[in-house]
Amino acid sequence: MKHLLFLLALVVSASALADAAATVTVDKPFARKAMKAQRNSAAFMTLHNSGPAVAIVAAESPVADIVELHTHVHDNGVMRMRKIDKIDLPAGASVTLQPGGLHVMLLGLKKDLNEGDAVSVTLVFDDGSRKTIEAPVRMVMRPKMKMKGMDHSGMKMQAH
Ligand SMILES: [Cu+2]
Repeated sequence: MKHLLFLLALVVSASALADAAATVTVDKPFARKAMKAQRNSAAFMTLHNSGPAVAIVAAESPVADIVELHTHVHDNGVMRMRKIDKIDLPAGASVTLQPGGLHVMLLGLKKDLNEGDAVSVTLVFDDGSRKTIEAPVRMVMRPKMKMKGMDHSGMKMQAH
């Protein structure tokens, strides 16, 4: 009981401040449809930061063993994913996580992600605040597969 009260006090004091979870809004979240056998999926969204600069430093989801922050880099004409430590959200900025760009990587799927499902994703900010969103599952092309052998005009088209 003591622990619970302490936790409640923490929650109350945290919510009294304008933390990142309060000043960052999430628009149009979605997750890539994937079967458990495919192992991996990813979540995307647009973030609007109406407060001072913050960063997403981690993400969590109950549907995957490991959740990482990723971006894509061009490597000899092939797009490759790379793990990153954080996603910066400058003051007043909008940042879009999208196929072929920044994304929340879901590694080691624990279940099939079918259209009609929603994936719960918790964003952890550098001020310690957290925000959980529900990302509807959608059919999304894997940019990596479309990238191979394509020129830059093709890459632009992919960044929809
Ligand atoms: Cu990735």
